[in-house]
Amino acid sequence: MTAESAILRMPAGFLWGVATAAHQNEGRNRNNQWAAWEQQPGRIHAGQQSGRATDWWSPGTIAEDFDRAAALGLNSLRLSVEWSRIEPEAGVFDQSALRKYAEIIRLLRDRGLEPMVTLHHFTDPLWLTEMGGWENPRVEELFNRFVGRVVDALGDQVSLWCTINEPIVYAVSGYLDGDFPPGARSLPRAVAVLRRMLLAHGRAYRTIHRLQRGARVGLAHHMRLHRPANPSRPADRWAAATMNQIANTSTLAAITEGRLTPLVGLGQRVTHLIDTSDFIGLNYYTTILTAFAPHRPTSFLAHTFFDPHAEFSDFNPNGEPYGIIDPAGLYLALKTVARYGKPIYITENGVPDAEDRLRGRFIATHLAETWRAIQEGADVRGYYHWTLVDNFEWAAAWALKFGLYALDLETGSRTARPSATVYAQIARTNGVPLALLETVAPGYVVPSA
Ligand code: IFM
Repeated sequence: MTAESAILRMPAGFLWGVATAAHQNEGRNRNNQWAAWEQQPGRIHAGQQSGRATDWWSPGTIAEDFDRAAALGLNSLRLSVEWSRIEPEAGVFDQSALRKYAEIIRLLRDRGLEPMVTLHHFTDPLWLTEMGGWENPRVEELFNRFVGRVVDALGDQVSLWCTINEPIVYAVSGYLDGDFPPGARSLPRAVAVLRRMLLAHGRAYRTIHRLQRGARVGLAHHMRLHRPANPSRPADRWAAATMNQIANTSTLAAITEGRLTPLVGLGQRVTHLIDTSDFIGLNYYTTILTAFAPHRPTSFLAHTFFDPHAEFSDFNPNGEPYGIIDPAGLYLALKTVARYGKPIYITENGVPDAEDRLRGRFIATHLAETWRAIQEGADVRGYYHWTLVDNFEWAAAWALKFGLYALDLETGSRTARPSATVYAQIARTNGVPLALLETVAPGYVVPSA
């Protein structure tokens, strides 16, 4: 075997990054709906708050973390801008906040880290929430105005944009499951919000392209693939396929073909949504089994559960599993996304694993599966691990640890977990060395291409 064939090599120019988000990292965000939600008793695990988070609004700390990312051999970093800092009151734009983000981007560029900027990652300014948030039809135009200001301010340094992070998670968690603000439990409201976010994505796409030549714009789509509980049972296959359409491919069809599924838009084709993805951002964490359940009409006749025989990552503090480890699920997700014919960035992939017992293997095997999908034609251009330093994990607060670096909440000090070295080796090699794979995932069979 030659040295070259001993590496599952990624294409030249592949972006190796970590993904982060404003509210989960910056700290002291007090003017958005999450800050208000964190004040309400019973909403967040153990009454915790985002507080200082990873303290990225402090120039020293963020620069040191960017040093850490560069020292790992990364060449990119995904972050989001906080709408409530940039537009603290409706129509009032804070130039100092925009300048600060420009400085943050400069810090990235100075370290050879290509920025990928997300324009909306779960948080809304309080003034928008008071107007009804994403249920108010005006949000499309208001988001679009905000997007225009950000692109004006940062467009000379940023060309990779994610309009909205995980619309499906925002809509379902906030309006159906009630775990995110506003804590609603209504399918029609969730559907209305999802629809509005997709439409807002389309407008933002066009605005960014109008303002910036050469921009590359996508949406970060969360994909938890449904696998049939019993693959030999047609009813389970039907249930999994239905759920995949509702939760996964309907968003992809909207932002490529402009097609809204019956649930979101009566099968309507929306002209301004057609071809609004220069790339597709895929956020992949886990898969779920799905069985046909005729007695569950309000759950789309589906019963979903994690494979009890699989390996589980750390559990949510409420005792619910976060997910199982399923690297081949990433391969399947990439094959699904590749059908839309667009370049793909894995905009998030990670695992809650406080003891770091899984993460090194998780990274190496998920990237091996990525390599397999690339060999079969998926145009994957980059991988962003979630995340660099343990950060505020929404309703689970500080209980779930996703960082390559552990954060001491008291002192703010960071300690590299062993898996950081695994990721660094892969990034520096621009691929997964088979010897490394064998070390961190003994017995793992390299998928044949
Ligand atoms: O922390 C979140 C992120 O905000 C959105 N995607 C999933 C991550 C891990 O749960």
